[in-house]
Amino acid sequence: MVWLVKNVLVFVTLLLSSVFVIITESAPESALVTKLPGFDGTFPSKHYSGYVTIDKEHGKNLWYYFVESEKNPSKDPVVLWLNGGPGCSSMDGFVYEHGPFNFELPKKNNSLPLVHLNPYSWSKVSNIMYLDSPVGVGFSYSNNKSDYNTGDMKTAVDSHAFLLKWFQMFPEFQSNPFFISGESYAGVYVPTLASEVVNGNKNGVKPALNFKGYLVGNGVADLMYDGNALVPFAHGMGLISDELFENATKACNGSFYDIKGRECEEQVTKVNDDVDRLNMYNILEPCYHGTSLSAFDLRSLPSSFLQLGKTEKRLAIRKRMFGRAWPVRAPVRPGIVPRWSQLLADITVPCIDDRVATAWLNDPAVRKAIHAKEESEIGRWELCSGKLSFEHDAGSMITFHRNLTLSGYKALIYSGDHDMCVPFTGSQAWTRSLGYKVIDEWRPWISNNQVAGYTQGYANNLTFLTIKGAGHTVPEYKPRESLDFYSRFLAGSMI
Ligand SMILES: *[C@@H]1O[C@H](CO)[C@@H](O)[C@H](O)[C@H]1NC(C)=O
Ligand SMILES: *[C@@H]1O[C@H](CO)[C@@H](O)[C@H](O)[C@H]1NC(C)=O
Ligand SMILES: *[C@@H]1O[C@H](CO)[C@@H](O)[C@H](O)[C@H]1NC(C)=O
Ligand SMILES: *[C@@H]1O[C@H](CO)[C@@H](O)[C@H](O)[C@H]1NC(C)=O
Ligand SMILES: *[C@@H]1O[C@H](CO)[C@@H](O)[C@H](O)[C@H]1NC(C)=O
Ligand SMILES: CC(=O)N[C@H]1CO[C@H](CO)[C@@H](O)[C@@H]1O
Repeated sequence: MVWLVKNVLVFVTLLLSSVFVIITESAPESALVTKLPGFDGTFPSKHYSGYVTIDKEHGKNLWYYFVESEKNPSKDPVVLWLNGGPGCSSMDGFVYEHGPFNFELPKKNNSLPLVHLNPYSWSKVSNIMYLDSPVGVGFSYSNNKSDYNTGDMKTAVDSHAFLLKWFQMFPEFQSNPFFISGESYAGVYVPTLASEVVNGNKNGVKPALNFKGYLVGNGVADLMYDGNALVPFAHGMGLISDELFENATKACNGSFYDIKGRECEEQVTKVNDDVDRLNMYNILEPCYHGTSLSAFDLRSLPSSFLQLGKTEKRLAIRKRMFGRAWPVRAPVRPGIVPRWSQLLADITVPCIDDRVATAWLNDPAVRKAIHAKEESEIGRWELCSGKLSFEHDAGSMITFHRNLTLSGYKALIYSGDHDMCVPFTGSQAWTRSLGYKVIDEWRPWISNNQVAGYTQGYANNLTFLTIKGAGHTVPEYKPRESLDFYSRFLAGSMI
């Protein structure tokens, strides 16, 4: 008996040491993030970051930040997260939405943001990777600037090449369920990349990726459905009158994405005038209308205003417009998407605050710690890059969604219901247009014993979900509710 126990122990020890050898040989130690300026606590899980070269000749490099699950990294899903733009860094998601930390603007000038643990980090239940894509965005770069001329399909091919290399570098994650997620313009990145992954697997590309499904938040999908979304949204939310809604619907024959005729144009202009001064990323939020931040005194706002859309995080003053999403209340059209600098020239309502992220990610010690190139080599980190010339060349996403869901991949299409940039009315309409059988009829879903929004479940594992009171960047506004729906979706349970 003693002999048996002893031998079992020896065997277990051997097994452990061989596993240990595999791990040390795989996850590259040089990518490990060991400390972060501004954070003095202990990391709840391992973090890795660095570059993956996808074209040696061009010196084309994509940068990632990978957070291991705080639960069971060897079993939990691996989820890729992509912010939109096109041209916005996925570190937006890391800093402002569902990353492992919350960032606090320092009281003193020139000091680093304070970094605390985020109790609602998506790394509580998944391994999650933030990828700066395409090259030219965030910390990703190429030595050949011609790579900054890109588009939907090229971006998908490059991100796929990145994934293949990354899973080779981290083979211990190859068997975990793999999901792709993103928001806003990533409504295009996610299904196009998913489609590349599925085709790659079909064609026997190695390593095979254990792809299971995807999530899209306030994502663009289709010119017609997204373009028709604003007027019914504005009406339903009480932003325009019944009469204007009726007149506009009549004048435009119910179709607002492709304005025909003077009468229709006049009516839509009236709608735009009514909603123009709202914060388009969350109609409940205050919006900064001046040119200098010091003139904007948060305390001068009624407290009821500040309480709306309240989360445990402090509501940021929305200052700079470098937003997280094309379109600016306009559907995505085929062809070249305007650059951020071009958009800024016409924008009168700047509502996005990127100060914490900009200060932290441009600090030389932070860049060193997260294995990003120095500013002297690749320039400053910007929330959204103006370097790209980007073509929307993938058309409507509806056929992609249809193919993916009919092939058995799970899809969660979620919307912060107070976002006016990509309103839920568009996502609701296109998901319904697929014509799948309703298997879980429209009902409230619950988080923390409260109604957190509404959901409608379709056949073929397609779920549409709203998050009540959330804006464009859902987890930024509703972190707790977001971790709830995210965990339930990944676990395959009812939301
Ligand atoms: C902080 O910096 C800004 C701009 O550089 C300056 O206007 C402001 O007076 C400074 N505040 C303090 C407290 O030093
Ligand atoms: C950059 O790439 C383009 C396209 O592959 C190529 O024609 C060009 O020669 C390259 N430029 C440099 C400086 O290598
Ligand atoms: C709606 O149309 C009617 C008839 O053309 C017009 O009299 C009315 O002023 C319009 N109302 C609004 C709010 O545009
Ligand atoms: C209005 O739209 C309907 C279908 O939605 C179409 O059949 C009709 O021809 C359109 N009318 C005009 C005047 O464009
Ligand atoms: C969808 O599937 C059809 C049939 O397999 C195929 O012809 C088409 O190219 C696919 N479209 C996309 C966008 O994946
Ligand atoms: C995991 C899951 O929900 N699978 C379902 C996907 O959709 C098909 C067809 O509607 C169902 O049969 C599966 O049970």
